[in-house]
Formats: sequence, C-alpha cells, structure tokens
Amino acid sequence: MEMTLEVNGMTCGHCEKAVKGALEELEGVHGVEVHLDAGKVDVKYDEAFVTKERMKDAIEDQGYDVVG
Ligand code: 9UX
Repeated sequence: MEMTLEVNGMTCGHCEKAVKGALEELEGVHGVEVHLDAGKVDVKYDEAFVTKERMKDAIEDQGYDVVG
C-alpha cells in the first residue's frame, strides 16, 4: 500500500530527516519520500503491520502536525 500524508511544519533538511527516520523505524514501513516544499510525505507500507494512526503518532512525536 502507499499513502500520502500531509505534514505541516517541515521546513528544512533536518525536519525531513526527523520525519523520514521516525517513519522508517516503524515495522511495516518500506519506503518514505519527503517533499518538503509541498509538505507531503509518501509512505509505502504494509497495512498488516502498521496503521495510519501509528505513522501519524510517530510524526507528531517529532513535533510536526499531520493533517487529517
Ligand atoms: Mo530546521 Mo525543522 O532548522 O523543525 S529542523 S526547520
């Protein structure tokens, strides 16, 4: 599965790394692409192992807001 998350507050390369790293640590996440200027994060994941809620929590733990 693949989904795009809308993430507010990412403005530099360190933000990108924080979000990418937090998501990649989750079991079931296979690929993360951050689009800084668009405020979007594409995630490839296995829905048997990880939920959107879990991904959202991981991003919010880093201090960013997930829309929706
Ligand atoms: Mo960069 Mo992001 O200095 O919260 S780490 S803006």
